[in-house]
Amino acid sequence: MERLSRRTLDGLDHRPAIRPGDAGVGVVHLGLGAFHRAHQAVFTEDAIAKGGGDWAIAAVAPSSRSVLDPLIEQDLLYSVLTLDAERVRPRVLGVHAAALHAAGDPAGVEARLADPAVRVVTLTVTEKAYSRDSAIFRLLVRGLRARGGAPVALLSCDNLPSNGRRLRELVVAELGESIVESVGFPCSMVDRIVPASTEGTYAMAQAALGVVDRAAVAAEPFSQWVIEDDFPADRPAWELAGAIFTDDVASWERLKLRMLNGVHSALAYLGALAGAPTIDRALALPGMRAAMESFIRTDIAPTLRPPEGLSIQRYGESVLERFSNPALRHRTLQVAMDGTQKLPQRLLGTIADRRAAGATPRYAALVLAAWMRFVRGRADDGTPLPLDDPLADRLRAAPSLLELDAVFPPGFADDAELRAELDEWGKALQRHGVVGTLGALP
Ligand code: CS2
Repeated sequence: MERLSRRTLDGLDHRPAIRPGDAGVGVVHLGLGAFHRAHQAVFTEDAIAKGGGDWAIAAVAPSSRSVLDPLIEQDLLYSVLTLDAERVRPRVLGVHAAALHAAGDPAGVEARLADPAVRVVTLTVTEKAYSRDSAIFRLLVRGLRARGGAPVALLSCDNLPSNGRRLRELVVAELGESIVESVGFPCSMVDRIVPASTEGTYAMAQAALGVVDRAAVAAEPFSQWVIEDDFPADRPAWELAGAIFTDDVASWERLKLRMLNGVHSALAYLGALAGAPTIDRALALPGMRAAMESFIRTDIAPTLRPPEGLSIQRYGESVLERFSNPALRHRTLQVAMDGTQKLPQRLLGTIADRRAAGATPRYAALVLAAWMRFVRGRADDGTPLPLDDPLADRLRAAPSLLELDAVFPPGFADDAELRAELDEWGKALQRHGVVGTLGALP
């Protein structure tokens, strides 16, 4: 069977919303993962289709070539398959105009970053890359230096609170305060569930398109982008593609990180311990939905201030609905990765806020106890569980996890009530497993 390419595109029922190659490059994207291909790329292609402009994307793969090579073989074309319980809706994207490899061609990436025609740099580099010594950050700094003051916005799309501020602090520490005169650091909240692609994804793409697509991604129907409007130069008309521009990104971020990502991580650890391979299967375990509803209602919701016009209760319901999508097959072990980088903003902030308000967040403590058990590396039935985390060695060596100050806020280790709660859950999980423990909940 033929491969997806510019040549085979004409014969397909599905075409990009813009003609590939027509728009010039205006965006550099760092982090060519599945999420970027199903999120920023889709918004940007739609923005060009509706609002015009030279906003094609030059995408940079930081280290692995596993996405880069198939994309290049396909003239940078790929499909996004939107999955729900009933059907697969394919869409072919053609918004990428270049694809580069940071590890193999740092000079090429630096030149792109320095190009004054590039007015926006978007980033999905994951939580752990927000550090002064990550390779991709070093390269970004070199590129900025080479711009000589040409205005640009660095738009972080990682799941971190105040992600733009975080990036700004890192960049200012390298290049000095004067850099902010030409560089904007808008905060943004991104949301779409996009599991890592598998052979199953490629098979689905082939069935839907009639050609082979080794760069396809599958995603849920829901997609959201909330952005602070702080762009010193121009930007794509993302609002025409459904993005929300607001001064209040912070309350959206907190809502999404604590509710969607917090419950996602809860399902990942509890589910992995119970042997559930995917998020929807974890949610379907006996007692799990009720436990997650209580977690949302009694622990998470009181720590949130809803963005204007939004009901927290309905948001919570929609999150559980999205997680029950059986077609996504999002692996619990994928979401469980990098726990030390994710839990502070997803769970520990909730616990800290509830403790400060004098409450005992029981369900949040259960989730933390589940992570602690997960870290020890055995599921309830004794099956080994992998620990994929940049701090894995320290986690394995720590006599008491709460003492790890790279992860836990000060005060957790001395909080006797929290410790007692964690102890109790730890023992329950040890004796009865996840399903037994959930079954005994009120
Ligand atoms: C997930 C997120 O892997 C994870 O940690 O919780 O990637 C999640 O799917 C996205 O943030 C949804 O927007």
